[in-house]
Amino acid sequence: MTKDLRTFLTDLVKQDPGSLKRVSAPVDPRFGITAYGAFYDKRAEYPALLFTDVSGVDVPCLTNLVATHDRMALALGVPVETLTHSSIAGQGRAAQPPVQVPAGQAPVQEVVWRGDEADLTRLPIPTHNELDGGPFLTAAVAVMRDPESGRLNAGIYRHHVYDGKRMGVWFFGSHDGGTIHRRHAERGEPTPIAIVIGHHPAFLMGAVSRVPGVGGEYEAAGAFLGEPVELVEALTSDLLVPARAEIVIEGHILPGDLAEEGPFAEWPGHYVGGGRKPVIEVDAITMRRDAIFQDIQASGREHRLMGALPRIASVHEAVRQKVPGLKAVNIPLHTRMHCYLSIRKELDSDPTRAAFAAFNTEPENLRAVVVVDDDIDVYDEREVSWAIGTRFDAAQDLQIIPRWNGPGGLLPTNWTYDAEGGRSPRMSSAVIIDATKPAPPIVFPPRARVPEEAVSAVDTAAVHDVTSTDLWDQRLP
Ligand SMILES: Cc1cc2nc3c(=O)[nH]c(=O)nc-3n(C[C@H](O)[C@H](O)[C@H](O)COP(=O)(O)O)c2cc1C
Ligand SMILES: [Mn+2]
Repeated sequence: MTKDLRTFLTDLVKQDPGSLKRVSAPVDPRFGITAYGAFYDKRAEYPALLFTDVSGVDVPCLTNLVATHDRMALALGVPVETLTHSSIAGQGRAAQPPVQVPAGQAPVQEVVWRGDEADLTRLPIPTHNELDGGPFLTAAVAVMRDPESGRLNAGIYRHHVYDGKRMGVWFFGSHDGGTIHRRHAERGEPTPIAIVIGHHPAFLMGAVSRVPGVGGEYEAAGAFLGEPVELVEALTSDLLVPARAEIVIEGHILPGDLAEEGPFAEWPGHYVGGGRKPVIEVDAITMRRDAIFQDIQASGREHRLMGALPRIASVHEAVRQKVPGLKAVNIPLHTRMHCYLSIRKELDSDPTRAAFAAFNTEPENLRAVVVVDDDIDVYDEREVSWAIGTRFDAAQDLQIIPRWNGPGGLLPTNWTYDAEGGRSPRMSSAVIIDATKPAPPIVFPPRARVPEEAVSAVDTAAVHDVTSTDLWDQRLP
C-alpha cells in the first residue's frame, strides 16, 4: 500500500501500542494542544497526541508524532540503533523521482474549499508558546517552483496565521524557499505556493533534507520512503502536490507584500521575531475526507529532532564527498548548533575539510564542529569530551571562522542588543575543534583497555553477592 500518514498511524497502532494517544477532552487551540505536549515533556515522555475535539473546528489535530527516535526508526524501516548509534539513516538509498497521478485519483482533493470557504480559521492551528505572535503552521511543507530551472522545491517554513486568508512566512538565510520567492518577485510575478500538511514521517525527512541545488526534496522523500511520492496537479497553479497528503493550502505571494511576522519560539529555545516578511494569500484548501491536521511542537523536542535527523543524513552525504574516511555524524538533540564528525584520518587537512563541508551543508544552524577519530563514539557525549580533553590543544587545534553565522536569524548570538530592548542583526563566529590524533605515521599513545578476549571470558556464574563476614571474620582470634 502506498505510504502516507494513515498507513504510518496504522503501523504505529499495531507495532507500538500506547505510542499514539487520543485526547478526547475539548481543547483550545491556543496553548491547549501544546499544554499536553509540555505536560508529557516534563515527564520525559513523548507520545504522539491526537486531539479529536479542538474548540471551534471540525478537523482533528495530531501533534508530537515525529518526536522520538523509536517512531522515526519505525517510519524509516531501520533499527533504532541506526538512528542513535550511527548515522546511516537514509544513506545508500537512491533518490526516487516522484510519479504523477491523474486529477480525480488524489485523496487530498476529495474535499475542496474555495472562495470564502477556504478559511484557515476552520483548521485546528495551534498557538504554541506564551509569547508567540499568534497561531503558526509548524509541520507545513511549502512547495514552490523555481522560475529559473522549473524545478519543484520543498521545505518546512514557519507560517504565522494572521486571519482566515493571510499568513506570513519566513524563509531563513540562504534557504531555497527565499531564493525562489525573490526570483519571482524580481520578475514582478506572484509566487505560487502550496502548503502540504499531514504525510508519512519519511516524507517530512525528505522535505527537510539539505539537498544540493534548488529542488530535489520530492526525490529525497522518495529515498526515505523507499517508493516514489505520488503527486497531483494543484487546482489553482502549475504546482504538483502530494496526492496522499491530508491537507493542501494553495496560495500565492504578491511581490512586495510584507507584514510584521512573529515573534515565535524557535528550536534554540528562544522567541525570535521575523521582522517584515512575505505574505501568503490563500486561494483554496483541499483535503481528504476526515482529514487529520498535523502540528509539530514548536521549540520542543519534536522540533529539534526533526531539525537534527534529516541534517545528520545530509551532512553525512556532503562530508563523505570530501573526506572518504568519514565514519559517523551526530548533531545532538539538545544542542543542534553543534556537529560531531568521526573520521579515519589520513591527512592532517582532513578535519578542516570535513568541518567546512558540514558548515556549508548547514550554514544557518551550525556554530561548532568537533572532529574526532574513528575510535570515538559521536553519539556518546562522554567520549566526545574525553577526545577534546586528550587530543585537542586549543593553541593549534582551534580554528575560528570570525564571520560565519548570520546576520540575524534564529541564533541569539547573531544579534546585537541595546539597553532600550532593541536589536540589530550581526554576523557571529563559528569554531572548528580538531580533537583528532596527528595523522599517520605519527604514533600517538594508545588508548587504555583490557583486552576484549579477556573481558568476554569473564565467568559471571562465579560472581556471588557477599552476604556474610566469614571470609575475613573467621581469621580473627
Ligand atoms: C519544524 C521545522 C521548522 C522549520 N522552520 C523553518 C522556517 O521557518 N524557515 C526556514 O527557512 N526553514 C525552516 N526549517 C528548515 C527548512 O525546512 C529546511 O532547512 C529545508 O531544508 C529548507 O529547504 P530549502 O533550502 O529548499 O528552502 C524548519 C525545519 C523544521 C523541521
Ligand atoms: Mn531546496
